Amino acid sequence: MTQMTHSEAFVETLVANGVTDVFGIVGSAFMDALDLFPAAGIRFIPVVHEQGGGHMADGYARVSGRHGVCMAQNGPGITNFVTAIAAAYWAHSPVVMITPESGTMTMGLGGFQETEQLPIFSKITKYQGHVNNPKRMAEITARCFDRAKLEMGPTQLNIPRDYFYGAADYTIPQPIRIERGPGGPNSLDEAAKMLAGAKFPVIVAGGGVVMGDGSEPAIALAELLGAPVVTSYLHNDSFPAKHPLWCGPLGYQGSKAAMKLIAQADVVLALGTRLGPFGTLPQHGLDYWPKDAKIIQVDADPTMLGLVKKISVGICGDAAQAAHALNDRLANQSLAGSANREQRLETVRQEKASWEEELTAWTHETDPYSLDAIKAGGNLMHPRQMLRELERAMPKAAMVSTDIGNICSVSNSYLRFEQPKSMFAAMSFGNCGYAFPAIIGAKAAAPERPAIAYVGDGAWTMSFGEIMTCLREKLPVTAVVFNNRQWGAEKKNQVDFYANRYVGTDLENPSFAAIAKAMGAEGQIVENLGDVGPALEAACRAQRDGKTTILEMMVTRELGDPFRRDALSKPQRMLDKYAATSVA
Ligand SMILES: Cc1ncc(C[n+]2csc(CCOP(=O)(O)OP(=O)(O)O)c2C)c(N)n1
Ligand SMILES: [Mg+2]
Repeated sequence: MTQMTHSEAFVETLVANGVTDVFGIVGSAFMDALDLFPAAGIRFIPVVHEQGGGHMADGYARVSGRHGVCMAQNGPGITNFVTAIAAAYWAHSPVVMITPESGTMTMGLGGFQETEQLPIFSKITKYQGHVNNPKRMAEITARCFDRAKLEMGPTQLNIPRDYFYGAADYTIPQPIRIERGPGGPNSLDEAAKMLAGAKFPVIVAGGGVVMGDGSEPAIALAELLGAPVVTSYLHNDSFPAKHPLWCGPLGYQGSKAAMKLIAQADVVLALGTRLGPFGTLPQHGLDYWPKDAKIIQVDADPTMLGLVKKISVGICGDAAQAAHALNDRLANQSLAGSANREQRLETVRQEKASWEEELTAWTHETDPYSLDAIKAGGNLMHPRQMLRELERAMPKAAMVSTDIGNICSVSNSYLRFEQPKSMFAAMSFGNCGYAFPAIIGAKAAAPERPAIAYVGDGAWTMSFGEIMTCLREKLPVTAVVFNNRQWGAEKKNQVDFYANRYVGTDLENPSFAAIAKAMGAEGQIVENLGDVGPALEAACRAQRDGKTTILEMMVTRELGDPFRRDALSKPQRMLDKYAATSVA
């Protein structure tokens, strides 16, 4: 035991957990601990808004596999974290949010910056540690770090601000890191038997493959089985796109090849995916989920097994370990799928080729609204063609974050990766304003990799303030802003369901490139298809010189398929006053 101040115990516990970066906005509530950061080797990265800091911690965690840490002032600084923590929750990111609270002697009196900080986050964290006695500072701090890893999601460390002061005898706890196994031997045996008997096995590679560094065993298993591999929604980096068995992503704006192939499966191995309900919705008019197939689901979180889709076998295990274990079990078995292997691989080749051909020919949308928008747009670029050009110019080892919006969603078909931990989408919390701060956090964790955010113009206005963080903290990234002058994804619902009555969806924009320049970044307006690739390449090269670039892509207002056709109905009105808005 060593006598130290509570602030020192707190900071020493961060150090013991390998923390080198903390995102946030300075505040008196934690200044006594913050003051120690430089000497402890911890960089405090000041951000523009705490929500941005939370998303940065998320992006940082997702690319590095290490904790992302954020911290702010009690009260308003902490409530500003809410959206970011909810997003991290659904991205399974080990974010530790440190929330200094009002002092214990004034709590409940309605003093300054007071709110109960635990209930607010109770449903969007995996664990909440409250330092109820200052002498427990190191213990509870350490537990928040342990639990974020163990439960694969954000945790909250709540510390009454007066508890940073004072001293006690401490032993700094060593981190507890629990190794996951492949799952129970019986369920693995059963799964291996099913796969050995499969005539058309298909693998769904999910976020668990990415987080568990499971690419290599997933590839080996796919090759052994001759199984096409589809990636789960927004985890396009879970299998290398150049691999002959890769078929692309399922779900919204995903790959028709992936959908048509999984529809033929008699056995599906869902590897490291919770099979979230949004990620397997029908798309392109294809209701592709194979309802009669046997489903083997592997997830590290046992509560996800069989939650959404009916399963035949559930394996509670690490995706990489489970894939290794299945490889071992199947290595010397005769596989029913070997008989038609060549035929299956030929089907894969054909489906992929025909989807590529379709994508290449699909230069613009063809619904009546979009055709009008194209006419009105004159020489503006078609979003799909622009996305194809970005795909072609994508630098090696790029990290791409995507926001929520129509064009970002359409980009799903054009985002392919060769290595895991490369795609950081807003995932199922689906908040606009995610992508830009998330990629800044990713860049902080992996400065050597090109960092690119895809952002709609609406979402951009929510988040572009963080350009200041890029500049101040020398975290150079590239933002590709799709300027279609509208909240497009929501406008699409008004087109489809509300007879083209646009309430709140048209935007009037200033020049985002000019704003970027005024802030001290690089800004470029891109109007011609031929300039898209070179602009992206140049902007990524400029990151090496510390430059942040905003590419403002001038595109038509055409719109791809909507997010939630499943969740909307034609409007019904009962009052005469509103009769004109009724749609038959
Ligand atoms: C924080 C938040 N507010 C509102 C929404 C609802 N919403 C979903 S998509 C969208 C439109 C996005 O517009 P933009 O960023 O311009 O991209 P576009 O759809 O035009 O490509 C909105 C408002 C949301 N998802 N998140
Ligand atoms: Mg827009």
